[in-house]
Parts: sequence; structure tokens; C-alpha cells
Amino acid sequence: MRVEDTKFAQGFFRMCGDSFRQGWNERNGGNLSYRMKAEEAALVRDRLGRYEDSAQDGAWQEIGTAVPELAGEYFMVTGSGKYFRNVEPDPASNVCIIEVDETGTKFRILWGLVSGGRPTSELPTHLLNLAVLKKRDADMRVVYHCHPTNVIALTYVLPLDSEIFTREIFEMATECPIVFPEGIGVLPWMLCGGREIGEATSEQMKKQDFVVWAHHGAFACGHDFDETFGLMHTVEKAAEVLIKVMSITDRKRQTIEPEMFRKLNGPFHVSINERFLYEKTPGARIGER
Ligand code: 2HA
Ligand code: ZN
Repeated sequence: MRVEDTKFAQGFFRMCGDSFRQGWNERNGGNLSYRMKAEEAALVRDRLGRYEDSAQDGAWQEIGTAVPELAGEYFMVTGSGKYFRNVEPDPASNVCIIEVDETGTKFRILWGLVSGGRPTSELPTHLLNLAVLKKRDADMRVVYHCHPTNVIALTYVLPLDSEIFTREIFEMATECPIVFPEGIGVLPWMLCGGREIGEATSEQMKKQDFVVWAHHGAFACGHDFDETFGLMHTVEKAAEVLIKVMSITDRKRQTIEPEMFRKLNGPFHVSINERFLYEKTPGARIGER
């Protein structure tokens, strides 16, 4: 079966297009990875490792970190320097399928990037995250990075503190704590594209599904494309509301209070982490405890 005709690949390509149309992927910004199921790899097996019309040769290359948990697995990932905008019209030039070797330190390109190129510069972060997620829940397969405008804007005005950042976002939409009851992780500015930021991000992903990279963007993860895209969309929407509120005032007249959040737990079958439901000082400004 052609890779382009599979349901997982179509979901992957659609997510890239949707993300671009949201305005979260200027130029080559953002990257997406998906840990394929064994049956999906089997479906396209006869299309993998054919290099006749491709600039690729299938040579093993260094990942730049070690992910032994992912040895022998197959992934669809966006290409380094490639534009999300171009994925839907020409997936084979902008996306690839890679295999991780038995030591978890090398990969090879089995399909795609036919005009040349390599997987995303954030491959270490993606694979380290996917390894953590696999341990958390074997059905979590998607890691997604983009540059959502309002989330990034908030990293200039809110303290870079997971509890405060999460609480301010939680208060902007009742659905937020239901969708991500474990809140948002926040990393300070770090050099992107390497192992260090990958390790820091995956440390957060041990518990949280969403991590903000200050002055850069965000990472979301999930079981499938809908859930992962939906999480990014939910956080970015709440961030937009917060930006609007902050454009009007530095203090809210009324908001969702901790005891109101707690009422959501039972009916929505969640357990909102109490760390985010601290009592605020009366009259506190937005972003203050
Ligand atoms: O260029 O967004 O973080 C892709 C990126 C790097
Ligand atoms: Zn980025």
C-alpha cells in the first residue's frame, strides 16, 4: 500500500496543514512525529527502503541521543528545514519514515524526503519524548511542536513558573483543567535543536502533556492526531483569551475560583492537580499568586 494512502499518514499530513492554517508554523517552524503501530509498518513495508527515485540511501545516522526504549520502531517525522505549508501538497518531499536501530542510537530513512534532507532538527526531543510517553502509556504516539502566537506572547509577561502559568490558563476556559488536569510545564529559554532541551522537555512530559518553551513555542503530546492537535488548540485559545483580558486590565473582576475547579473533578472524571489550585492573595494581579 502507498504510504500516502494510509489513514495514519493522511492524519499526519492533515495535521501539518491544519497547524499551518492556524498560523502556528511560519516558514519551517514546528515539527511533528508519530510512532507507528506494527500493523501500520506492515501495511507499507513494500514501500520502505526503495531509493530508486530518491536522494536518500538509507544509511544509518546518529540520533544524537540514546532511546533504547524505541529500538526497532518506525516513525513518521517532518523534515528539517521543511515547511508545514508544503506537507499536504507534497508529503514525500517534506516528511519521512525512519527506523531506529537496535541500540536506540541510530536511525535510517526508509521513505520520503525524496529531494534530500534529514528528519527535524528537534529529533532528539521528539524521540526522547516518545520514549517517555511509551513508558507512560504504550498508546501515546504523537509529539507535536509549533509556534502558537498567544502562548509565546505570554512567556514575556507571565512568570516562567508551571504553577502560575497553568493557573492563569486554567482560569481562561472551563475545559482547560478537564483537558489537561496535570497542567503545563514551562522551560526557560534554552538552545533548541539538541539533547539538552530534549532531556528537559521529556522530563516534563513524564507527567504533563504540554510543555512551553519560553520565547519559542510549545510541545504537545497525545494518543492520536486529534487529541494532540486539540490540546494545542485548547491551550492556545485560552492563551488568546488571557491576552485579551490582559490587554484590558491587570486584574480580573471575577474568575473561576479553586472550589469551582474542584466541582469539575467528579462529573468529568478528572483529578485536577491541587498544585494549581492555590489560594491567591486578594487583589493579586494577573500572574501573581
Ligand atoms: O525549525 O521549530 O524548533 C523547526 C523548529 C525548531
Ligand atoms: Zn520551534
